[in-house]
Amino acid sequence: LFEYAPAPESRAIVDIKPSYGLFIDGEFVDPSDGSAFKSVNPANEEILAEVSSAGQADVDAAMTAARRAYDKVWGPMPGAERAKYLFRIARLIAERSRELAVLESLDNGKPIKESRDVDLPLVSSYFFYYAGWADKLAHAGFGPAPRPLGVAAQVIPWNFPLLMLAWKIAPALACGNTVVLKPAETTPLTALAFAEICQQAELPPGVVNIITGAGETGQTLVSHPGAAKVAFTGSTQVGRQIAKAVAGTDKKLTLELGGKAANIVFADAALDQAVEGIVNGIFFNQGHVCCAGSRLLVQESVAEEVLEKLKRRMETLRLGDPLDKNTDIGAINSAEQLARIKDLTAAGSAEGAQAWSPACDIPESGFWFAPTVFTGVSQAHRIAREEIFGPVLSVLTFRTPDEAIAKANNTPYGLSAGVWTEKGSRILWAATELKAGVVWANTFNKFDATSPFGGLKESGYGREGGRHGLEAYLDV
Ligand code: TXE
Repeated sequence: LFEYAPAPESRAIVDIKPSYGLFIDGEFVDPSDGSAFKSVNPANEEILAEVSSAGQADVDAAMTAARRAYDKVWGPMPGAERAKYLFRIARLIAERSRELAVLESLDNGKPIKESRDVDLPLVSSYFFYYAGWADKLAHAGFGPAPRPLGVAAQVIPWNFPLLMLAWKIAPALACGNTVVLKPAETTPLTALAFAEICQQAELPPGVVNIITGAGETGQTLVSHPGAAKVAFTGSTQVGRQIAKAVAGTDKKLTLELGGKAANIVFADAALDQAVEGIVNGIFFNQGHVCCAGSRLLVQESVAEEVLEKLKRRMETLRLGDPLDKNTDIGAINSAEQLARIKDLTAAGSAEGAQAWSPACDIPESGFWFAPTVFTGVSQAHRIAREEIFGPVLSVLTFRTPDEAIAKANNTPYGLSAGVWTEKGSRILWAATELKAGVVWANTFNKFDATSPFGGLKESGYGREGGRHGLEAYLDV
């Protein structure tokens, strides 16, 4: 069950078609007005495929199919039957995981060792986990007969394309909802591969619909009167627009937005381990992580030592071809995202902070940014306040534990935080004081299907994962 298909991680194991239709009612169909866009490999700017752009008529068709499937098939189906389909999907993902990992790395730019060893195992684990809940909802503590909501409209970002799909689709289907999901325009290919997996699993038509397109398609989808539920992961700015679009309707809403997490290193921490956690916290997935440890708060007495160790460690990071198993830092997902990173780092230098990067060869084509650490950062600097969403760390120092907590909480975001200390009581204290949905202790960026994940403050509301994740898709 849990054997991941052994295959070489090479381009040759994926079969990318020249063009893709929209996945509506169990079939790939052409968009009504024939419009399309291109999906590009960010590591070399190669065009991977032409992908359809869904307009109002296509969104209507997907919503109609999802509603029909909800009323006639999926809603009335016993949980134990739904579980069988979800287990089948989970197994198919596991079996095809090497191929999906390569496709994810090609479309997104992330290193293969991350898509292969982190993303894909997690993707299937969320389907396995929620498959297990499908026949146990009456025993989940929600009362005897929790009901599904109906059709869920789901919009996801480009940083963990298939994993965000799993976080959205697995609990929705387990609870008896049907879905229309829109992947991000820069990373549509693994969602389309997932549509093929739905066909392979013989999932009833209309239960899952995948429509591709840009922000306008997303807007049409979340505003559709047929959607009983809207789930969004993406920027805080778009999250606000969606909250406005949904306000005054009967739609339920969950939002998972940006972050500016503090990774706090106390003087008593195991410093070498902490340095690994700092590196993982900010350079994992090129820093395209909503819960990235983008602010290092280090206790003054060890700041110099930690920075020295961090720089030595950064000198060993290998930037380059995402399909090379030795690559640590892949490509930035798009030209737009690269421009945002450059903009904010330029602001950091202009405001007086000092940037440092290890020497590394930047490939000639594609979108790249060297791992960077900023020192001399003050809390007022933009690089200490705004989400950079790139491989850029801002370092601040503190003297006392109270000061660390105050600085960590000095942000409009509240998604995650990390604490490095050998003192157990300090971990428990910090976990209650930090205003963040997730607090990691002596680790960072750890995910698990059994644990709820989600934000406080401007990082959004609602939880995904674990038993709590079911609440987003049920009337309890
Ligand atoms: O996000 P958008 P972008 C942050 C990160 C990044 C910034 C911008 O700081 O630099 O956002 O990234 C769809 N109605 N995060 O511009 O636009 C869009 O098509 C409905 C954090 O890529 O929010 C895509 O599918 N949908 C974040 C999805 O929203 C709309 C992950 C996300 O794109 C829409 C990504 C609209 N009006 C970026 N406009 C995280 N929390 O992990 C766009 N979309």
